[in-house]
Amino acid sequence: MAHDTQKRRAPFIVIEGLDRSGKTTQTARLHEQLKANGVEASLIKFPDRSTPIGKMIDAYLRSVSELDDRAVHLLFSANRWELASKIESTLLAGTTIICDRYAFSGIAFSAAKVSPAEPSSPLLPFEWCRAPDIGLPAPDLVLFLDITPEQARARGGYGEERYEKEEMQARVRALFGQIGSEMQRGSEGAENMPRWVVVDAGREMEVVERNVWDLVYPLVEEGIAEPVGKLWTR
Ligand code: DGP
Repeated sequence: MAHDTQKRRAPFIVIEGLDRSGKTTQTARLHEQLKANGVEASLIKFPDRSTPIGKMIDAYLRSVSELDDRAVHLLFSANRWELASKIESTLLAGTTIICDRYAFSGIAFSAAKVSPAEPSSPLLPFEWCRAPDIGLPAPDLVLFLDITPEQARARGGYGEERYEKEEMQARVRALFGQIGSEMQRGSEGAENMPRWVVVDAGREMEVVERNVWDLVYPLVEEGIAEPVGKLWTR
């Protein structure tokens, strides 16, 4: 690599996406391809269902347990904070992190919740949903794998877990759109936000894979000169 690795750290890449977008396959392929190119890379995934907090989240997602919406939102966030210092030290040690879901899913899935009696009113305000994740290690690049509800249906529809319903997914998609446009439109503080790129995940898997690679590899090759940022702070 051309750069002075002592001065630069590795990039933190987050891949977000709707259920059925191929996100898990794409993150795994990217990880494999990086390793095949001799890049030190670590693949992490949220929620991390292996920790005690993650086990509570897993039971909730599989509807084995019921939890208050606010309580489970804070558990998802705590599950990310559990790994925060590890993420930072890994990047500083020169290992690229590929992360399957992060704080953006945290906002989108919780702010998409509505009461069955009043489907037009959100249960949890957007800003309330963002608050617990403020200050987490900031990614250097977020790729949002986007598919339409029609494409998701054509891929066999959603699974059995709690949020895998078409109306919920449509609200989640709109919220991801809102989060992405906040980052792109040059709003106050947006200059310190991670770069957000929408990837059309409705295309052939190999085409999406190439698109993802072309976005990620230059960052890995160059390294990052700035310290690890803090999400939604200045
Ligand atoms: P996955 O393992 O990628 O299929 O994610 C599990 C489900 O949990 C998926 O429907 C998205 C949802 N999810 C992921 N992160 C969060 C979060 O922070 N908050 C909420 N409410 N849902 C999340």
